[in-house]
Amino acid sequence: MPKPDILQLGPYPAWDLPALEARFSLHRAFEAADTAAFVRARADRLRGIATRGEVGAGRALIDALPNLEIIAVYGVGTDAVDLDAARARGIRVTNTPGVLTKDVADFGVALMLAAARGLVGGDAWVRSGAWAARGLFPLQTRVHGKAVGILGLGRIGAEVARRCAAFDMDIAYTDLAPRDDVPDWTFVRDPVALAARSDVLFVTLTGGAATRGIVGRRVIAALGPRGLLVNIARASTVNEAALLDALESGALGGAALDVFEGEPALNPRFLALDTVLLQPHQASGTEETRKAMGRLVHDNLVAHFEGRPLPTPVI
Ligand code: 8YV
Repeated sequence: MPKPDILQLGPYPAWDLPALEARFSLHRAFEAADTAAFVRARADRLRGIATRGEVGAGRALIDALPNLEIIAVYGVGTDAVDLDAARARGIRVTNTPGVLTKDVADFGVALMLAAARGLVGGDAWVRSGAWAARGLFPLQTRVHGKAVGILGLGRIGAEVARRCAAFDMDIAYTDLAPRDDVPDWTFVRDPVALAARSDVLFVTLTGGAATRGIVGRRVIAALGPRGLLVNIARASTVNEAALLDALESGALGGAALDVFEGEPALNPRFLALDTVLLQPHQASGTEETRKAMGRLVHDNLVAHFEGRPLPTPVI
């Protein structure tokens, strides 16, 4: 049996490759000088796409592959895949939920603590000799006991909230509806009202059209000059121009961001701000989680081509 041909849209760690290459012919589009020509040259053979959460598989690519059967996403977010285009053709889509939840939540809380307590600036203060030359580091902001808002109480949002509870924080959340299994957490339907009562606002929404720009000018203004925005979801959920304006004017206290419009490039205005903590989309980036994500991509592809139920289907 010839191995199914799979278009690989982004790099995976080396440890994922032996198992994938044992079962599939991988075509590494991300190494090609001309991606479109690379895809065209093998379009009829390709039966699968293996991609990453932040790398797009849009309608044009799906339409260009007449024999496409499955798109396996290395990540939980599927907003970069055109699900309507896939659904219309009966193309299966899988992701990697569950295995990354706690790492992403850990990272979100780490961002909150690091931003509020000035960990990055403190490290630079020591390394640069400023401690000896200039004296004590400027005082920072307390975290424990403060009010936290969770925008989107899905798997990741709930794990963030659980961690914040251990810091004696007052927890509120928005979601599609109140949840009856979290009686200690306050449901606030309106994101602006949530931001107004929060010292720290976490964005843990799924990306996509339904959540685009939810963190807009009014939410940012409501969070206010002492508020901290933590985004471990998708940049599309935030109006980035409004965020930058508010940070520059001091209308927003600070932001800790793992995701950016157009990443890995980012708006250079971020670099001039000392009230932001910038991270390279690495919330799920531990060896343990990435190994589990790689296994799920492999297991979904193998299950599909063996005609078995998919371990983690989206559609
Ligand atoms: C990954 C992610 O960084 O799960 C997601 O949706 O964005 C992240 O876990 C990404 O998918 C890895 O490429």
